[in-house]
Amino acid sequence: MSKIKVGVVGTGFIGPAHIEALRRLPNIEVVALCEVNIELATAKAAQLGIERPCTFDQLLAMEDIQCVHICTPNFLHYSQSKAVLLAGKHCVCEKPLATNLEEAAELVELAAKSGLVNAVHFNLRYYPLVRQMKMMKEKGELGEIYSVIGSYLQDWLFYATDYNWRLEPDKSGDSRAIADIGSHLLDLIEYVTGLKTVQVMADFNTVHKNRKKPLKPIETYSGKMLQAEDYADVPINTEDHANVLLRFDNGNRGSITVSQVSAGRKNQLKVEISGSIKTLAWNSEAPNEVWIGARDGANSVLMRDPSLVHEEVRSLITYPGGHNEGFGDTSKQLFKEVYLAVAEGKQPESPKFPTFADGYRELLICERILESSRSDQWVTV
Ligand code: SOE
Repeated sequence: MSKIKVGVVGTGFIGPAHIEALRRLPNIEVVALCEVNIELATAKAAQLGIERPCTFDQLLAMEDIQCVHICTPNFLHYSQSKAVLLAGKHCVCEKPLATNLEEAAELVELAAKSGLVNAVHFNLRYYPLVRQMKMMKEKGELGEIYSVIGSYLQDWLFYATDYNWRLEPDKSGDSRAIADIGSHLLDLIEYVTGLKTVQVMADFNTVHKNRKKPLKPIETYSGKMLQAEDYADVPINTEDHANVLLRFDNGNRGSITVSQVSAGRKNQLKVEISGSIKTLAWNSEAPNEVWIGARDGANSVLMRDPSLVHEEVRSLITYPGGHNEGFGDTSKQLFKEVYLAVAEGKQPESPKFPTFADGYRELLICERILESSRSDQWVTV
């Protein structure tokens, strides 16, 4: 069987996660790796065991590469995804799809015209119990959605000495916590409930108005190891913490809190969805169980096990219950669906996986949230 050849661009925190996930699929081979310069690409390719270190232009010129993963800082997503599509290759892009709506719209249009496979890495949709919650909603087991409460909390930017390119608007965009992690939460809420967010009211706070920027390069999550003399002072303009009220298209309401300065919360997304029949509560740090609340009768906990979930969820589960699956598995499951389409050579009519159009939708909500925080008003999405 000849394998589908893939190139990956960017090797910070998430690029290697894509590579590992791709390696767990039988019909894919990651053959090329690209970085800001050929020296870094060569060093990273050796470290990750990839045969062709290259520049971005060299990657685009490789005729045998069918699909490219964009895992670079946010400001590069638009230009690189566009170049990949124009080179006639399928594209998997990290979130956010772009740093503004116009660019995202252009990518959606270009992808649609090309017919090429296009996907955005909203991997949290691929926890099996997230899809189980979606299926329960679709099958009418929750009833009408009354309310949604969500939070996404991290602590890797907790200290003023914690630093990363995501703090710099020219690399990350004008919103930070909402764009970086709120994006996953907002996408997941619409994905599970099927509701559309129609209005938002946001309150942002920059807890650390000044931070210490390291004088040498560091990767995401790794700044904890630096010393005092390694820093310079810089002002910060993006939010560490945000509260957002949501109004949905069924007339009911939700609220989310997003923070990157919550000590002890390493990477915790929580969501609680209350319907007219049941409530579901799920937490990404304990992803193998979902709490089901009832008004009359006992509450229960459903474990991730192929025999206990809805049939539509089983394809996302590799191991039986008790053999825990986590963050790394979500990307593998997402890519499994994406590469069925790559093998077919075109974007399906109704893709199961998150597409550039979903990337646009998430960016639209995030832009409206940013507008609301600036104007201190409700904003229509
Ligand atoms: C950093 O906040 C980050 O790596 C995000 O960019 C990812 O999307 C999230 O999955 C984990 O945290």
